[in-house]
Amino acid sequence: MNESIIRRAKEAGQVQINITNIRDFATDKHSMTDDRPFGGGEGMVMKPEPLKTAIESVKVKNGSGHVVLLSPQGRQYNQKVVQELSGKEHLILICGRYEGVDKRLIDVSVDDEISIGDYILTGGELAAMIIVDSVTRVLPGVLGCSDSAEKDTFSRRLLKHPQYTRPRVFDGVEIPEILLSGDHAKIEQYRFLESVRRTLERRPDLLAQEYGSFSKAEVNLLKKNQLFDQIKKLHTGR
Ligand code: 9D3
Repeated sequence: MNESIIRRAKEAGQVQINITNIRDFATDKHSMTDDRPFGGGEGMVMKPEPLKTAIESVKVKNGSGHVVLLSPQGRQYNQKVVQELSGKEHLILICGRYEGVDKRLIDVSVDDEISIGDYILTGGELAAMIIVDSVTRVLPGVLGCSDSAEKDTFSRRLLKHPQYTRPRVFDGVEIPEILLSGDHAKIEQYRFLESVRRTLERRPDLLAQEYGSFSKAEVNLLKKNQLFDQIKKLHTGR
């Protein structure tokens, strides 16, 4: 939270990041925030009272916030959710630990439950950092002007074409000749086709949804390169 773009955004006052230790809100002498599950079974469950007091204290200090619980049971995070969260004035991110959080606390105090993907972490802290990182970079002024172009490539939902830089020959491998031609229209066509080929290969799920968005010129280009039928097949399923 103290490097690079996030640091700069903090210093420019575009985002504020505060950390609250739930254990500070435990009431017993051992500062316990977890306990054994009713009904038995493995592991521990996060107690509701310390979490409720912690959330309330953050709300008192910083005004009401949108409370997000990071948990494997949440809806899946993506760029659309990033945009949604970036519109909130104040986010309160709760990092789950152990086997989960008492359901009554979730019902009373949590507005939103989010998972960052189908793999298992040891806790919600890294998930919360991913939210902070991805939401901060879309806030106004954080990235400067390159931002709008980036949004376009995402709303298009194609993977990016490959990139090359100097040297012109690396390990005996040349770069594609077209990139040296200076013909920017041809280069754009080449990059578009490479994007489509990559997306077909690695993320056909994205292309299936993109079928309707190609311009007439793009459709012609795809047809000329025997790519259109594959995309159509993905879209229609035959
Ligand atoms: C071994 C424990 N698991 C039993 C099958 C349940 C479990 C509990 C707690 C699994 C992971 C965690 C900790 N994970 C998170 O808190 C978490 C998470 C994740 O693991 N994957 C993707 N997104 C998220 S957001 C929070």
